[in-house]
Amino acid sequence: MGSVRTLSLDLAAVVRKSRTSRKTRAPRTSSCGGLGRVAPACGTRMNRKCFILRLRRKQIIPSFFSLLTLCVLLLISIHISSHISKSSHSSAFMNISQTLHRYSINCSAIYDLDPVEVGKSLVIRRKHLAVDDDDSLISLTFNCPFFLKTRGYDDVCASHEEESFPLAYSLVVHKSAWMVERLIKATYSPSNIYCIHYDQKSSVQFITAMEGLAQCLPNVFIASKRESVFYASISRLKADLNCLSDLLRSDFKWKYVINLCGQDFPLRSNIELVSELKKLNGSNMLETSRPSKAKEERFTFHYELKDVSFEYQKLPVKTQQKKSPPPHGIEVFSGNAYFVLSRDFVMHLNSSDVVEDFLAWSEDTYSPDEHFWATVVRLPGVPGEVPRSQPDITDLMSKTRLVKWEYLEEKLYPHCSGQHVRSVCIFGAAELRWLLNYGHWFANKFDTKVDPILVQCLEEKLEEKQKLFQSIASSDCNKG
Ligand SMILES: *[C@@H]1O[C@H](CO)[C@@H](O)[C@H](O)[C@H]1NC(C)=O
Ligand SMILES: *[C@@H]1O[C@H](CO)[C@@H](O)[C@H](O)[C@H]1NC(C)=O
Ligand SMILES: *[C@@H]1O[C@H](CO)[C@@H](O)[C@H](O)[C@H]1NC(C)=O
Ligand SMILES: CC(=O)N[C@H]1CO[C@H](CO)[C@@H](O)[C@@H]1O
Repeated sequence: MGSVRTLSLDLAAVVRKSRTSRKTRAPRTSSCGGLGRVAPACGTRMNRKCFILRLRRKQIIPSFFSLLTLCVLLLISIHISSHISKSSHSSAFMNISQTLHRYSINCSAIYDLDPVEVGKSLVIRRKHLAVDDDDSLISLTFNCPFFLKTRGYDDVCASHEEESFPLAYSLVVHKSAWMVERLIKATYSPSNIYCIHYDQKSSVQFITAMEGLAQCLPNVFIASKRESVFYASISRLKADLNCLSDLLRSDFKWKYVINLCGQDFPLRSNIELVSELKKLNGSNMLETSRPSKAKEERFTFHYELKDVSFEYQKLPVKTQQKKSPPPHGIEVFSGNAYFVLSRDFVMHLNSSDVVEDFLAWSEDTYSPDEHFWATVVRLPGVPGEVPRSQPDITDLMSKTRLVKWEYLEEKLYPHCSGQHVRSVCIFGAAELRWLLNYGHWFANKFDTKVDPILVQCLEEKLEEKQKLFQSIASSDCNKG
């Protein structure tokens, strides 16, 4: 630390930090306002800076003085950033023996949107610290007892309520092994069962890490049949179906199954989730709406999986060839890839010819996962049926996944404090409270490269809640 390069990086971080903290609207943060690029948060420490900036705006000072002001600004920034980097170095960073980075941050203060703590999280996330790579998870899982101990699995217990209501998870993942591990840990109960479907295209490291997890955790296994998953193609749907089929075959008598992808994270602890799912009383929870005209195109034309040059490698591409209508007079509904399904419903899926025919018909449609589940749950007579006459269940009504779309920010929900990717928000730490209080059970998207603090604080909050509710629920708690 202290090299010129680090200092200039830190400086950039402080400037960006000020910009972002304005966006996050931390209640006690007032900003200088209207100054464009350099608009620092005016905490007490910054008052001098703001004052000088105000003078500058009024342009009552000759230009050489402006230059001087800039120099002062630069010095203040360097002072602040070196102060921050010093304090963060002494306390905030990694614990090597733990191999997963933890930051020293007060998550209660983040939850309370304390401007100082949110500001600290912004500085941390700009530092681009060493990424938790797949190799470190591989070496950790070489020694299972050590892995279980360092990651706290040996400490997780299941209350009577949880033991009598096991959940199953279908995890369709392809990269970032640590994120998968943290997802399992955050939803973990010895009473649950987890199927990991990794992509056939995944790296050897990632696959080895997933196999390590399956080795160490008795209730985690790898899907017996794996697909090469291409975005928006039937392979995405088949990945989940492969897991569902394995899960039905297992000895665990799970009550509900939930599918997750690598960028999801839970917003409820296991015991809370169990209590919510009991209230479903056998019905399923997922989005199912009447498709728009644009969405209808996805299944009225024949699509072909073709090589494309950009990030997806292959995509289903529309042809001019019209498709025949769906079999058995099925009415197609549209939704998303996420579900919470009862065991009875999945058993029915597994034995229904109608469902099998509909799946075959869906092969050449665009993103069949986004209409398959929404449609089959509306089939007359299925367990936990949503009647066709029932109004739309939108993604904000269904609690399966909270997703923030860029074009609905400020209309339906507050601004994204992380980053956008393809119009979807990757959440930031300033959204912790909003996420936990919205009412949904899971959210998408999270990325520790965008904001490591949010994931860490969610873990901490969920663990707190799990312990609290377990202590209320029962006197004994059995370790797996
Ligand atoms: C690092 O983590 C290990 C295991 O959790 C713990 O025993 C140790 O005290 C930690 N070390 C520091 C410096 O925090
Ligand atoms: C964390 O912040 C909360 C207020 O948001 C405060 O009550 C608590 O004392 C802080 N904890 C520590 C360890 O600083
Ligand atoms: C739950 O469902 C059963 C039938 O499946 C019904 O008899 C019962 O009244 C329902 N309970 C609640 C609380 O909705
Ligand atoms: C119709 C159908 O999909 N049947 C499958 C149900 O699950 C078993 C395994 O549990 C498969 O062998 C069947 O093919």
